[in-house]
Amino acid sequence: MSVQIRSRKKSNIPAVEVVKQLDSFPKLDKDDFIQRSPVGGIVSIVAYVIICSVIFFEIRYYWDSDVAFHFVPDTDMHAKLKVNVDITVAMPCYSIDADIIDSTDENFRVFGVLEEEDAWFEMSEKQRAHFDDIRYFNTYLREEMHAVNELLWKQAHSFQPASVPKHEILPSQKPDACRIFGSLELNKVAGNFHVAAGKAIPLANGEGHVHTELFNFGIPRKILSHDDDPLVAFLQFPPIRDMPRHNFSHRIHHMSFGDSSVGIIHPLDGDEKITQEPSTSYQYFIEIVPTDVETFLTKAKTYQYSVKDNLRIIDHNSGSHGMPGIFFKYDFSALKVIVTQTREPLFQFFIRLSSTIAGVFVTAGNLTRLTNPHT
Ligand SMILES: *[C@@H]1O[C@H](CO)[C@@H](O)[C@H](O)[C@H]1NC(C)=O
Ligand SMILES: CC(=O)N[C@H]1CO[C@H](CO)[C@@H](O)[C@@H]1O
Repeated sequence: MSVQIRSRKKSNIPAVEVVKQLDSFPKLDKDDFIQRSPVGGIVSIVAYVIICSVIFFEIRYYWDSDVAFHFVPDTDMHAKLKVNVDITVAMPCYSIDADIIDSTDENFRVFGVLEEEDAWFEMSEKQRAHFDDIRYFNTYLREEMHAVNELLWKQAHSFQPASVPKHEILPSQKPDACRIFGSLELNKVAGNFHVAAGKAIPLANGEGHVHTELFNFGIPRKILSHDDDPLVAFLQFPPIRDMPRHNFSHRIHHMSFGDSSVGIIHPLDGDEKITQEPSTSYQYFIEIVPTDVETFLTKAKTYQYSVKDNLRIIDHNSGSHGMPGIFFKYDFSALKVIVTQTREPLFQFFIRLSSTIAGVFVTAGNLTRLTNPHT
């Protein structure tokens, strides 16, 4: 590094002399100067390269913010939120129904109605590819790349899987499955969203409902509404022995809570369960965690969830009682997560950068001095 050589001249004015005493830069005698050397030159070049890369990486590091999580008690008890579902069950639509009971015991129709669409459980090649993509991606995120989530938040990336592609060629056999999709409005209390056999009819007192299997109820509402004359409908109605066997094999294309938001991964998307047992009860235990995302790019109030699942074969002889179906039991976490994106203050960044650069300078100076032993 270059060293300035100054000579000290005596000044006649006393005030100037006092100021000179305050000069803290090192003075060198004329014969004590350091010669520029090739080694010194190389050290300088290396030092400049290091300094430039330090500046570069520091700026990049500064730019690349952190994601911080805070947990606070959730006080917003009266909020409503949407549950968005899109599932296919291996039973025809007229034989199943989906609805919700929650701990407010409200009439289940207040939550809204999901759409039902006749479908085929067997997927076409294109549908299979689409479904497998979602499943593969979700498994990957869940099991291998937890840190990806941060990236998703920072980049404000949203996962709203594209809707299921339609069959290009409709299968020749009758629809054997039912796609249930849409959104329902939930209260923020624990509840149970389920798909079970039969059609749900509200109980007379307005609290809750029962699922009636067709043979208990007679004529399903669906068919009634399709035909003006109930008797005709009844006569056209397939005999009970032709009723489909229970088959709660299902595929979850999408399941999420709240409005769609960036960076949220929906763990149930791409879930597929096939059973050979007619009396299977699938249970999903879902814990919904209210999440506020405040990144540089977006601000959103949304919900994440974690899920555990369980499968039970209903067999009354062996004491495993219950009702076959698909049950999503959800509850809310008492803690809310606040995800914020943070960046070091600019001022602090400059201080750190300056001290790093100064450190490199001093070290390089020392190195030069070491390699010039005659000074
Ligand atoms: C349910 O449907 C799936 C797919 O079509 C099939 O593999 C399975 O064997 C069926 N299960 C029962 C109990 O019929
Ligand atoms: C190890 C070493 O020589 N350190 C010196 C580097 O240079 C500064 C300032 O010139 C000295 O204060 C250190 O002692």
